[in-house]
Amino acid sequence: MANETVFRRYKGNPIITAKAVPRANSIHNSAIVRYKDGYMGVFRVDEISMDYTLHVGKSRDGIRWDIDPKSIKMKSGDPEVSVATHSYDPRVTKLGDTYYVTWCNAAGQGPCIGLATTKDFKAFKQWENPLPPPNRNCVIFPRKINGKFAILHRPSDRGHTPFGDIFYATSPDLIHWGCHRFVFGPTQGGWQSTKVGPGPHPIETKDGWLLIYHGVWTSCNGYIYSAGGALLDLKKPWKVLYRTRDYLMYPTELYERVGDVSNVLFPSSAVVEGKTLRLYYGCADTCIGMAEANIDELIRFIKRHSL
Ligand code: BMA
Repeated sequence: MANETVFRRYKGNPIITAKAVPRANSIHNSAIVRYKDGYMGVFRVDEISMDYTLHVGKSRDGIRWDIDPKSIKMKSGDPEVSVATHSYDPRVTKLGDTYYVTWCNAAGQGPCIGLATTKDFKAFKQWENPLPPPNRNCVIFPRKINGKFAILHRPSDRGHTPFGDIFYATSPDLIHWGCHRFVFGPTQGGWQSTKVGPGPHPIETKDGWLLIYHGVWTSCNGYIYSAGGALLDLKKPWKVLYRTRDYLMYPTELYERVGDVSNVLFPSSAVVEGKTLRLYYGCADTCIGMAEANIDELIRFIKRHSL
């Protein structure tokens, strides 16, 4: 099967543009989850001041969104634990009855990972930043593994990071993180040869943890971001069972090709709807697109086109 038929883009793409929020310059790389009989999301809004802020949005169908024009106010009880003026690329994972938000909380010392929890998307408790800077991508697994919270994360540098490997880490209490294990890095050549980073939270399947990730290569004109897929061992998720040699999605549409940063397809959240995986992704650092795949076909594709 050709890769273009695994994910089918929604015909009404892009589903969210800057028009959704009055002060927005762009809305992209955001985190959407099922919530009660609808959907909730934590959205990355790049404002007209070029501060990057996080906003809650809600939707009945996951397509038409109502995004709060005011950014999320988190409570930490400690003035030194706060939301940075550059807060971006959120991921949200449900574990039990709690939603865990991770994002890039870009402190003075460089990009850092922020962590918050909420049950209702109204009150957010911010925790200590779980990892030291610089680190730009982090997502929590949807259940504890071997009794511990588990994450995938991607150490980086303070700039545009011309490298990047995915690591696994665990914590007994959301405060102390360790046992960092290498999961996978860029390849020798091809669409994922510069860096890779975890996308939406891994999804548990009988074939392993299904991970959609971003892969980047460096063209004469700069970075190009695409989406790939992997299956990780259920008990030891740092062990890669399969990983796509061919990309799953590449920026081919005009709204993915042209924008504040051109040629960026950045997968950031995924929702399971029966046998379908609905993927939300940032387009050219400007707007949000949606695409769907049959989960069995997706897993077959990853296995057949593995490195
Ligand atoms: C990465 C992140 C993403 C962004 C991408 C392309 O380093 O900052 O937010 O989509 O670059 O600009």
